[in-house]
Amino acid sequence: MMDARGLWMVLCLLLLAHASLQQNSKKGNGKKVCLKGTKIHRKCFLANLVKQSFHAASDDCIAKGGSLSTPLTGDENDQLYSYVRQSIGPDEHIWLGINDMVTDGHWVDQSGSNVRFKNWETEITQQPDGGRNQNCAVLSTTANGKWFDENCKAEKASVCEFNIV
Ligand SMILES: [Ca+2]
Repeated sequence: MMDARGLWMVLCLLLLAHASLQQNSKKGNGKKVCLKGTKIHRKCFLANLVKQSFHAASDDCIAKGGSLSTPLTGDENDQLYSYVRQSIGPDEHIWLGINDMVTDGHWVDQSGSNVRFKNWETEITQQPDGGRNQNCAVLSTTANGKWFDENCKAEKASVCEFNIV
């Protein structure tokens, strides 16, 4: 026979188990998977084949609850590059979520923070080389995912990224 204290302990354990089960099922229902596009690290990436200016592409991503793709590491850049090849094409460029509109040569992300990871093409050309005429950046699938600065009014495909953490 269990005394009152033992019964109380069992009740508490049951309540705890129930609470953690609920938490697990909540996690299961969360946005852990990418219904469309592809998952890279803790982000979903979704290609937009419509060719449009940097600002229009950026606005589209924001309207969808995301932002223009901005790879933070070489590995993420490589995976984004292969996703763009598969989803958009082997001879394409996509807008990245970085620009140097405020101060030429000072590249910032969509929140205005310094860009730490950069992947400019520097072997054949010396990117970024467009000065004040080119204040946006593209990732090129013809150059193995290397970056080029570009006129923000040019019309390019894009990829939006969504945080799924
Ligand atoms: Ca520039």
